[in-house]
Amino acid sequence: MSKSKQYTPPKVWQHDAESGGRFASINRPVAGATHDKPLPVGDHPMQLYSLATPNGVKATIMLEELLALGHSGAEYDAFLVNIIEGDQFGSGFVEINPNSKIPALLDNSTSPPTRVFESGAILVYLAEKFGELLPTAPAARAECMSWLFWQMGSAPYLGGGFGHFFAYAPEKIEYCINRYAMEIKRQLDVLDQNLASRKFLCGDDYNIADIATYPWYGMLVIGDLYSAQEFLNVKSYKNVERWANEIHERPAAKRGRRVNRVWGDEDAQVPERHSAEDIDRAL
Ligand SMILES: N[C@@H](CCC(=O)N[C@@H](CS)C(=O)NCC(=O)O)C(=O)O
Repeated sequence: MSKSKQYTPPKVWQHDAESGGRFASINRPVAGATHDKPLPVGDHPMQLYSLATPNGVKATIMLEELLALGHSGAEYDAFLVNIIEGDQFGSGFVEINPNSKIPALLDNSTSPPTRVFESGAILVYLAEKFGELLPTAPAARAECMSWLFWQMGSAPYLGGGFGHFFAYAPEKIEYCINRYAMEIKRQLDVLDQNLASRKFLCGDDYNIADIATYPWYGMLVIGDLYSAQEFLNVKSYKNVERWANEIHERPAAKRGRRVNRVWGDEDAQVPERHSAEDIDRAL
């Protein structure tokens, strides 16, 4: 019998020991800054503070798509926030994201500067600011928002649930892995059925719902997330695979997923981005 099965919760939970697992050292039950650390600021209108996790990659793909569309106002500096070392609890970062999670954006082209946190909010903010990748007709906009919010609500099951228990937890707990594998396969089937009759999540046109969903479910199917391709039999979701590969090959996706990346193939890492050439070198 595993330890977890013998656990009887106390009357009042106390944070008296680290839970174990890959991210144990950064988890705390309280919010707020732990140390003084102003954020660096670059010259471009957009200042991104992030890391190339799936949530971080949403923001960099969006910025790269906007630059590809010719919006020089989307020029950005991307600074690395090392969440394993606790950079998200520095005072400067907490000022722009009280929730201490990447990605966080500061738009210095407005007066005063505009802070935006939560990856979905960053996508909507940039889409509205530049008038791109978010339909304006009410029905089309509602469909885009529906898939975007679907993704924002579903990803914690994939990351915090399945990914955590399958890849990072200190022990393999069958109950937890079963529970989340079931849910993730259901979510993949939701996507697969939708994509059976649509090229992109909302129809013929690529938009921020695709940008939000690709780094999670797309990368899961492509095999860059949790090494769970075989376990989840992701190859059976043929429509998701076709959609993921299509986005994977977009120049902006290739560029965006390298930014703030500090693992994997060293040549493909761009820890910080301050100009297009920083990424060109890594392609
Ligand atoms: N709902 C948030 C989630 C962001 C999030 O979970 N970020 C993770 C990395 S993917 C993080 O910064 N974790 C640091 C921590 O938990 O301390 C969003 O979509 O922006």
